[in-house]
Amino acid sequence: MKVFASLVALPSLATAHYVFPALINNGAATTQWEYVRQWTGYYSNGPVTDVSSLSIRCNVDGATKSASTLDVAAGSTVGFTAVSSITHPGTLQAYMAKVPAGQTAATWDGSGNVWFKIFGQGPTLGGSSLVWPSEGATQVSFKIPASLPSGQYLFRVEHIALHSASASGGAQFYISCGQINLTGGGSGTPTNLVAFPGAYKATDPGIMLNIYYPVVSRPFSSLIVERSSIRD
Ligand SMILES: *[C@@H]1O[C@H](CO)[C@@H](O)[C@H](O)[C@H]1NC(C)=O
Ligand SMILES: [Cu+2]
Repeated sequence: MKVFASLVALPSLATAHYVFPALINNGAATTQWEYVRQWTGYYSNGPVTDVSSLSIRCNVDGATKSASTLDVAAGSTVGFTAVSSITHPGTLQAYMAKVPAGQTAATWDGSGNVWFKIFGQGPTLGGSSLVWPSEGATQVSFKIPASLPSGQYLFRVEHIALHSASASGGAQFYISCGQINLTGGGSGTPTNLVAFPGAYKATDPGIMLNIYYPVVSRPFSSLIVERSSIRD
């Protein structure tokens, strides 16, 4: 019987995880899963760990789920709620993908080399350890480039939790995809488009690493996958 006693002491893994269920527009959170695709098993708050799976795009079954589409002004700041909070250290990123002609944000699966990064945030060095600005956050927000053309987009938040990332497959990807209709946009052209899956390898320098020891001495920005962007 003694053997089983230790089970009681195991922490609840679910409470250590988190989910991004709602868009925040004009400073106000919308209803959970109204404009964000409700992926299969969302109530587990669990991460995606296989970067080669379709789930890396919009979480489990998220490519084929559908939500309502929110009108958002180009150049404005749009966020996601983080429930109940981002409890792990890691890299925060946001990507967008323009819905192709003949599709809508509600119908499109986000396939192809279509995703561009609008935000990437690694750690700062605090004393002799890394400090992660998003750790503990209950919401995260991103400026939508003013130069992006008007139209419908998928809007993908990604927090790459790195607390157990020293082995391949150890990084935990917390992902949601929102649906937005961008208004008042410009004529910019996003570059370095990537696909999900495809953008990452399990052994990429910013995905397989030990964030505790030895302390990363080179600029961490070099470890973030900086392949895609649009600049105003
Ligand atoms: C997107 O916004 C434009 C400009 O307000 C509007 O004309 C259009 O109907 C909207 N499209 C969708 C699908 O909401
Ligand atoms: Cu967790």
